[in-house]
Amino acid sequence: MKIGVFATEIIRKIYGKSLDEAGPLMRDFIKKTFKVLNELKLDCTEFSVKLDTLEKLCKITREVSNITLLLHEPGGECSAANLSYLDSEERKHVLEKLKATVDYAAAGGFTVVTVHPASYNPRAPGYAYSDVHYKYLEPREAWETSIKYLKYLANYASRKGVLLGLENMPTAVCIKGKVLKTPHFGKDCEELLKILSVVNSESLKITLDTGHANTVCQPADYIEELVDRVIHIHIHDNDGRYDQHAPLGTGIIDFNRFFKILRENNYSNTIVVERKIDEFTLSDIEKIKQWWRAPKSIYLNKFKEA
Ligand SMILES: [Mn+2]
Repeated sequence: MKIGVFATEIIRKIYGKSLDEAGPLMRDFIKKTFKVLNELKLDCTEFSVKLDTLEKLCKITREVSNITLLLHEPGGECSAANLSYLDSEERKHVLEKLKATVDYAAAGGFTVVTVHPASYNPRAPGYAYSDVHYKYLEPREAWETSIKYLKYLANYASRKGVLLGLENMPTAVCIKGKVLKTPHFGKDCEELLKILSVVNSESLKITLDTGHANTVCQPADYIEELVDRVIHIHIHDNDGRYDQHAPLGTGIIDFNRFFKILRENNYSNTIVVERKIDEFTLSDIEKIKQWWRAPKSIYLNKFKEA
């Protein structure tokens, strides 16, 4: 298993700004970031940048050889969450942006592009992002339409040699102190697997987000159902109510059991801490290594049982 942190968070920590704001200093920012990743003995990293930044970034990352590169889809208008836009012209525009993302990923040596499942107009109260619901199709049409586009995108990614990791979504978010339901597909494992089965492409796999899964059930129970499809993991913790990106071990996730399942299934892909870089970062990395190795107590208990 390859362990990493977000490169774009390292940049934010060191320079106090995003990679999108690097301007002519981009190459310096990247060089420094890879030096830090090497010093931390990490083997993978993920970038989350705007599309025009990615265009420049991919020319720099293609020179990197010792670290596995992951890419998060550019947010905003470029997100696969918008493949369910009501306006077909806007939808096609989103698809074009996603195709460009795949092109740059291939050029830059990124192995996986994490994409979000489609959003929809819930036409019901209690949902987040109500100011933009009108831009989306209602659930049934949103499903049909986004699946069609995802099939196209997966096929495109396949030709470019890039894998798409469809990320499981949280059931709730907290906005200005209010806990609201989320209007998108792919929250529980049944629905996520359903998307994979109807798209039916070897290039569409899963990016498993532990914090998102924890708003549904214990992430160990979640991953047990689909571990063979997981090509990348976002790891962070929370109290089970909504996405919090908390330090590992400070929430309610049973990581010992989560990593036990990864071990038992010989998980050999990537795992990235999806948190800002702070005083907990080193312990987050250390904890992953411990959980992955399995705590000594497990072996001791087994020894006692024998
Ligand atoms: Mn995530």
